[in-house]
Amino acid sequence: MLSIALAGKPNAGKSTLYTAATMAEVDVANYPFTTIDANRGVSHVRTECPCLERDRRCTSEDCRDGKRYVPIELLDVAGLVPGAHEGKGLGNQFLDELTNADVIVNVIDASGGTNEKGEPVDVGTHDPLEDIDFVEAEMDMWLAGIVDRNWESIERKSRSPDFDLDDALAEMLTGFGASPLDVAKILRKLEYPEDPIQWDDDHRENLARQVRRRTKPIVVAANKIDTAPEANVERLLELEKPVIPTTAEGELALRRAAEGGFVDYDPGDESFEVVGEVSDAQHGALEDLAETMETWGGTGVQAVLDHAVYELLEYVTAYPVEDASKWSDGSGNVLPDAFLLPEGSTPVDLAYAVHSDIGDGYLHAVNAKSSREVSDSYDLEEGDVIKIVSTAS
Ligand SMILES: Nc1nc2c(ncn2[C@@H]2O[C@H](COP(=O)(O)OP(=O)(O)O)[C@@H](O)[C@H]2O)c(=O)[nH]1
Ligand SMILES: [Mg+2]
Repeated sequence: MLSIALAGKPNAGKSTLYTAATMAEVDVANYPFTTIDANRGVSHVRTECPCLERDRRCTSEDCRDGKRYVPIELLDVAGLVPGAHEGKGLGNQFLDELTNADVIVNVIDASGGTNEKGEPVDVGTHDPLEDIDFVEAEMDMWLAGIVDRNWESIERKSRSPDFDLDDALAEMLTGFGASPLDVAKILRKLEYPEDPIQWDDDHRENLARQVRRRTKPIVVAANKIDTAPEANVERLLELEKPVIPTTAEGELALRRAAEGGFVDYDPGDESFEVVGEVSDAQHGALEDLAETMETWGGTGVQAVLDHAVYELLEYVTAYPVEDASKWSDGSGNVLPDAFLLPEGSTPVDLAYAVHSDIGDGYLHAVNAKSSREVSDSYDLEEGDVIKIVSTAS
């Protein structure tokens, strides 16, 4: 499953965002436990379900009137403080946990109520812009340290006649999510010495930075917009980086209220409706939240996950079916499954995502929307409904 890690300083709101985003709002048949362990759970990205193009809404449990929720994994990693790569705080544990993530959400306290060490201070007294670069820098330096520690072994290998720098670096960096193609592109672009013995610290640091950028893209959640000075959020939005304003606390309150039947709200909605009896205090809190959501277009929690997957990683959602006219599986369930795949994926990739046997036995595929056969090299598009014909099905 695609994995999103929440990074950032202590007190920024990571755990609140995590709790809100992993609440069992949508029952996912395949994932009965939304929390895998204390800080690893199942959340969802939201997209438009293809059933919106038909007369009737589909039967999937992940679809609410055309709002489709596709499972992803969410990691709530330990708080990060400056110096983490040297082992400060829970530093290295934190960074090691990021190894498995496909994309990072850097949660910052946009209200300026958290200082550089992650301690609560009066709102507005810390500049949240300072919290953005340090997470990147820590990750870069941490990876640079790993490259450094492995360099001797690379140098040793370079004495062998069949040594290949691309291969050696790809092998070293594969655990970090870098493909051989990633490594090749980075090496060509920066023109490093062929002989690893001629590499200096700058070369290695630069390599680490490039690899981190390519394999661990970051979107910023400018959190606590409910108490943040608006000017803070505006300044963050002006940066040349992806920034999504969020209120994790607001999202958590709404999900709980929705579960209790007090409000009508689906994650990612721009607004909500009060439908049950609420106390005066609750009413006041909900009114404040409604105002915040109107200013920023929602709580932003769903939006930041969606941005990570659909904008930064550029994934698409594809829906495999067995019956191309009913868009259903063998038992008549309409659009039962959704798969997230990198842009440029083909029907063959989708077949393998469903099951390796289906992939191995792949014969051809039909686009269920047009009822036409598609070529094996067809680039899947967002919302494609695909019937895979395989010797294995
Ligand atoms: N006002 C406000 N407070 C928040 C928000 N999100 C989290 N908090 C509060 O910030 C504090 C730290 O939150 P927590 O999720 O534990 O942060 P973590 O250390 O990054 O995991 C708690 O008191 C939360 O209630 C938010 O969106 N708005
Ligand atoms: Mg926490």
